[in-house]
Amino acid sequence: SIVDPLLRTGYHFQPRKNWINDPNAPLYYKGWYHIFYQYNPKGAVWGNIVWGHSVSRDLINWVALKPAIEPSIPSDKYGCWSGSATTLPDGTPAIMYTGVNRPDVNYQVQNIAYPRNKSDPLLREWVKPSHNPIIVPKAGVNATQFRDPTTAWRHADGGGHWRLLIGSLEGAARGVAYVYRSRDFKRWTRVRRPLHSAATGMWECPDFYPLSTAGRRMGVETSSSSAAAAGSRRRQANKYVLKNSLDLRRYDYYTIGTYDPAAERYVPDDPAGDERHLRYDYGNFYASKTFYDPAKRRRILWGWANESDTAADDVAKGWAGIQAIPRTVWLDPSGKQLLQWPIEEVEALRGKSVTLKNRVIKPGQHVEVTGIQTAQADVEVSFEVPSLAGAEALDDPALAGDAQRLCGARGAAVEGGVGPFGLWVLASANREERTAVFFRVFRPARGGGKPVVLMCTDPCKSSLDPNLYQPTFAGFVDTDISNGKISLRSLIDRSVVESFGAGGKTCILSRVYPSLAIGKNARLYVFNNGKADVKVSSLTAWEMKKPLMNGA
Ligand code: DQQ
Repeated sequence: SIVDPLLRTGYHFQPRKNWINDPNAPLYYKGWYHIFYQYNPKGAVWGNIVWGHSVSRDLINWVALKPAIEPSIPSDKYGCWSGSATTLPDGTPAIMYTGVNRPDVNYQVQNIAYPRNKSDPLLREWVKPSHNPIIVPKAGVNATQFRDPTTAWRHADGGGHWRLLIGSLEGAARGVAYVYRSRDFKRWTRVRRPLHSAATGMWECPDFYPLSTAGRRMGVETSSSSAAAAGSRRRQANKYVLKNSLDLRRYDYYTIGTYDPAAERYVPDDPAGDERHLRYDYGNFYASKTFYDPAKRRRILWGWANESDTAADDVAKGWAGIQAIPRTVWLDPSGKQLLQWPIEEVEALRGKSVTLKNRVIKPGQHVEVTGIQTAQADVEVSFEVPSLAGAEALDDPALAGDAQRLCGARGAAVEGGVGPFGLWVLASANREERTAVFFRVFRPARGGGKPVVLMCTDPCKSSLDPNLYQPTFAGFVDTDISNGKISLRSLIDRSVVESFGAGGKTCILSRVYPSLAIGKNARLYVFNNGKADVKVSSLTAWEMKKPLMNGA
């Protein structure tokens, strides 16, 4: 099997070695960005979990520090699991995290830690006060499914209480976000009514935050009273996101709704939102968490992407897991979904580039993008489809509502009407290896409406290695393509392809492990496997430099 060192990512966040999972407590402090993460200091499989810790000036170049939180007290003796940071009124960050306190079962409690030295911008040492644990599962709470405290928030019209969420499971199948509140940040009590719940299985790593309705890419602080106050005066101005990570399905979904701090109520705008499963990412992206960046007034999303090779390969490589490139998140003008875009700082890694302009790709044709190495690249393309007349019908009702199944049935190799068209990335010279990232347009359902746009990542041909897990990932793109225009951006990084459709409406991260398309042998193509012409109005591909990455 394949363990080529050239498959290690170049500009995605990773420690020097070993296993990582969830991003924890991202924060900004005195000019430095901090990321903590679930880390096994002893190997490339999950276990022995401590909080790894790295710092950065720009979210791209990272310096590794020693683990920030390790088992040291009875209430975290068997694991320091996920959690979040809250910036207290004096500017000090506090970290709340889940501790496992029994060896036999995963009995979970919540702990708090403070910086030992507030004047250290690197926050190297964390102390756990003696009043830990601060929250224990009581009165009907499932003690083995009770974890991942969020950032706390506080509003004037919320009675002056701090509040936070803890993810849990009620009965056999109900995911739930419990609300705990506190006046002093020490004694926390559960509010009887959870913030929200749905029949989805366990909710891990909840996240809850206000959105700016000012447009552009603005974010707001988690406790921002303007968002909540505007909400009580003008309901439509108050928009919050509740995100949960579905343990059973291994993806992150969110709803957008309104929050009333006085009544302690969150109401999703779309009554069917919990069934529709709007996702941050339709690929490999889990246990994500946002934070507000006061330096650039934006909200940034971190998410974990695990490997999809075999555990034996992970052990042989000596590492497993990466963090996705941090994304700025903001509200789409429609108010119905979020938009996401790689933080602008990643563009500082762009080096040599090539551009194509006004290139028509005929049905069944492909064009190679030459002149740069593309194993580690950033590609932006604008497509234009002169006519949508030949778009396929979406007549099978079983496929019409299910992007994943639709793409499984009509992958990149199945000729369509308008599309599939897009990129073949990490492709070998004869294209026997290639990962397709593409769109496919369908005629509107009977009775009119907009054409339906599907975005898909198809890794079925990504590697000649037969032992890999190669799931096809897909999501619909809620965009109006009647003018024929749609854009795509892909961040390619050796064993990861992270794609943003239509300006960040639909995102798909996929892990692939080519056996030939490695290093200098990786190629990039634009392809069209439909019956209609597709024009590349413009395409630019940049080589990406390697930033400082934790000393690796
Ligand atoms: N990972 C952590 C848990 C969390 C899960 C343990 C999600 O706290 O629920 O490593 O990936």
